Amino acid sequence: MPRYSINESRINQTLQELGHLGESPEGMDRVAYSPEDIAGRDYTIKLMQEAGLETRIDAAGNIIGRRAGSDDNLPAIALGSHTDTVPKGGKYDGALGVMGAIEVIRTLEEQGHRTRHPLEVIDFTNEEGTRFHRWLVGSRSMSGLLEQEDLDALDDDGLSLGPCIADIGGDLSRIGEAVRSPGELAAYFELHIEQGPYLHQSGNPIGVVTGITGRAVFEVEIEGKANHAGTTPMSTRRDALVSASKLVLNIQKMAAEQEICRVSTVGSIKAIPNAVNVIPGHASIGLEFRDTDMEALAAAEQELRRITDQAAVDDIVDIDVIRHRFTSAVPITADMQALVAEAAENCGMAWEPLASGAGHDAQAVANIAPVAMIFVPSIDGISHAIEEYSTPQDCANGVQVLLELLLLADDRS
Ligand code: HGY
Ligand code: MN
Ligand code: MN
Repeated sequence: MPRYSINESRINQTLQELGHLGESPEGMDRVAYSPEDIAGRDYTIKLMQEAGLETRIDAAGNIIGRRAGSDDNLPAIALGSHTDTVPKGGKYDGALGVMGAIEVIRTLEEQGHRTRHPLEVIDFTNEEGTRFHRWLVGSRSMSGLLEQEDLDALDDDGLSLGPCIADIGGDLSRIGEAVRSPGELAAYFELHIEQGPYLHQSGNPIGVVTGITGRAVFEVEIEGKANHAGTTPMSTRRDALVSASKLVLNIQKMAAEQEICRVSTVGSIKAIPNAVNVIPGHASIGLEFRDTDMEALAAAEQELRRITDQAAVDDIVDIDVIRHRFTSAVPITADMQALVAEAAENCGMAWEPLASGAGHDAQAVANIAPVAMIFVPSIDGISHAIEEYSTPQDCANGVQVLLELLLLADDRS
């Protein structure tokens, strides 16, 4: 039996309340640094303060709520995730980890339980990386993994990161102050929806995450020749969008048929001037490869460059491959997995080991602290879409295990 019971209706109420902030008829739009994201952050800070947490915003814009332990010389145990969403996203991705962490603190407060370790609840900013094509910005800032390209990044409208971080209370000129050293955190635990189909299929309420996927993100720019759609003979065209479209299919085959890496996705495509009576002179596609094996990602990049070189010759276009970012795959250590399994068993819940096909802040924080992740089922495995859904019971199960995991770690480290 768990030592304390979390409040199931309260956690689901906060999830729904947060889920109304940035909600649109097509899904959630709390894209990092947007007014909708800021509304979600303000709500989160309010909840943290109501739970008795001392809140601050670090130079990267991460929200950190702290609760003293009985021995404040011990390193803090951190719980967290993110409240930013992809465009037209769902209500549970990231939100469950932050709202769940706050629910854990509220339960400890109500029970008058003081942990030995100080506790921190962290809402990492810009986990999704929708803007600037660079993800895990807040957690990589805290973990010393930010690179110069991150600082120099411009978004699709040519805006730089600095003013965006200032809008959420951070300060790019002081970004180095956000870095935490190894040893400052005793551990970091992240509760998250699975975002895939396996727990929903197996019926197990809890996933013990065994590792987090690696990811490689690219942009491909294609330069052809704009011309009149009505007068230009087919044989003389240099159509950038036709070339891009062939690449889209070949990139999909790299995973689906050639099995070079686990998954390959072209998520964005642009045609310029984007007018039906103009042969597109310019086109661009945004794509990513994922695999837990970094050599598979390297092989995928090599094949991408091979097929784009070939396309340039075949289609008489100029092609530029821009490498946005490689994120390393991160294993979860056996002892951390065992602690999550024990917490699930103490709560009387079945569990199964599960690799994460999605990226998470935990894979950045692993650079400075031991990390563990808890998954709960996503109905039909849907995520990053308005249909993303986890039942109130599954959400509460995850928070209950998060509380037990925290208490086990507090007792033993
Ligand atoms: O894209 C991902 O894997 C995560 O949801 N940010
Ligand atoms: Mn997420
Ligand atoms: Mn996501």
